[in-house]
Amino acid sequence: MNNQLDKNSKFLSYILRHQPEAIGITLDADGWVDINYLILQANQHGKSLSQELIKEIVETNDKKRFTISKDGLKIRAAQGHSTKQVEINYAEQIPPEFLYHGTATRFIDSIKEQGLIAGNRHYVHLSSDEQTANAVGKRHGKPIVLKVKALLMYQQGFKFYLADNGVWLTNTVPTNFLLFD
Ligand code: HQG
Repeated sequence: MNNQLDKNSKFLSYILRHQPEAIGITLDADGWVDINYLILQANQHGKSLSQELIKEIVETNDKKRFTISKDGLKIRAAQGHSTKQVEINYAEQIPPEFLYHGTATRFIDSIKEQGLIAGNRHYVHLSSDEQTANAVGKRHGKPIVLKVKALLMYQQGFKFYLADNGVWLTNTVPTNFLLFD
């Protein structure tokens, strides 16, 4: 992705996940906003967005972070929200036996004590493959990948959700479901 696209993609992430009020917009509970309204408000706040640019960002995004509604009129972030405006009703899914969570070695002591917690975001984010988890961990420092006994958790009553872009979500992962080796 080129630099300009990357910048605009980060801006969209910021608005659609964290601070919609920064450009005076409100997202609905499912995270959706009208694309025309988003463009209008972004432009009024000195950010030049257009239909074409949004289409290009959505299509070229490496992690498929954004979803356009079937009628083509609305956009939302697939996951990763921290804004209280949004509470997506994700469909519950049965997870595979194991899922993976990438983190940094400096968090390990705390994770051993508390398990995985969502922090600012609404959910703990899990990946179905180790490679993706490793890339997620790298964002925070020296990466380490934890294996999560997802199916066992599910069997014991924990709920799992799959976002539009294949990222797995759950509220919390207690330590006894984590493999640290
Ligand atoms: C850590 C990216 C101490 C957790 C990725 C993580 C993902 C703890 C950090 C998505 C802890 C939170 C989410 C505990 C968890 N003590 N640290 N008890 N429990 N942590 O960024 O999972 O590029 O909020 O391990 O692809 O890194 O934004 O979560 O290191 O899907 O599209 O606290 O964000 O997507 O960091 O990443 P984050 P994450 P995007």
